[in-house]
Amino acid sequence: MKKIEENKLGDYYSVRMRAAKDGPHEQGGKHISGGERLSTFNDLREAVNFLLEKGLIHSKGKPDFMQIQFEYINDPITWKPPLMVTTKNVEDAEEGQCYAKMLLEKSGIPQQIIDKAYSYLAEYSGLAGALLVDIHSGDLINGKKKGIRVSRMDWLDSNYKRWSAHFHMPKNNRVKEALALATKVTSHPLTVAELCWSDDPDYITGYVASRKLGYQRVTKMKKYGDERGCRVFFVNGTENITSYIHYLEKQPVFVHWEE
Ligand code: WAQ
Ligand code: MG
Repeated sequence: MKKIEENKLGDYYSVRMRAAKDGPHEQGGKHISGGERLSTFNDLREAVNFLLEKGLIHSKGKPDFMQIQFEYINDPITWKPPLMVTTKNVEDAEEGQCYAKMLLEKSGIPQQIIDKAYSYLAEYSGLAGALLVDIHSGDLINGKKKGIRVSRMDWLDSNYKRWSAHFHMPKNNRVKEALALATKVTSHPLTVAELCWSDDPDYITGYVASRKLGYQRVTKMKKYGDERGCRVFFVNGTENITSYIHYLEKQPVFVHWEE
């Protein structure tokens, strides 16, 4: 009996939060914040409180809707090393955007497909999730209005702190969460690259990530005060899109760094 109890300690739960203003997302509310954690049963209280805090005090505004839920994960967890990180310092957002487009081309995305992806941004800058763009047609893959929300990834704080000290990186949750997401997303063979910058008005650093180039931070991707964010996954074809989206939403991944 004791043995079974001990094994149970290794079990994980997915904990998710979404917060909006002027009603829930599905009723047209403005997306304020979202978050995802993997947690043991014993740490659920801490995980829920962390996500509550994250959504409660936010530069995009005061939410009037929040949902936090947890659920037991039945699938086995995989562990992945974080992508290598580099940082490009740029003068302004214009230079940053130019540099990011160059990185996307270097990842193997044709220029006209990059332009087509950028043409969607005006309409979709307030999403809670990511846009999926087929690198062959440039078409938007996900019809879903919210975009695809990647979930079930995390990085233990103690390990992240060791990583960030070693690489002289900021110790904040934002970098941790973005690098964990990018590591999960780019480790799927159908992901060619990811393009991202925050929708938070007070954060202007973004990145391009791919297996080939790693996680390439670009210090200025927009102007302060701008609430238009971006997350685009460039996908190699639409044939296996159902299992791709299943991977993004459901497959649990821990990022873990070994020196
Ligand atoms: N799955 C899919 N899309 C997401 C997710 C997710 N789990 N989380 C956020 N997004 C999308 C959504 O459309 C947001 O509006 C947009 O990305 C931006 O999210 O210095 O803070 O959490 O190295 O505001 C990157 C640079 C920071 C960090 C990105 O994004 C660094 C950031 P935010
Ligand atoms: Mg945000």
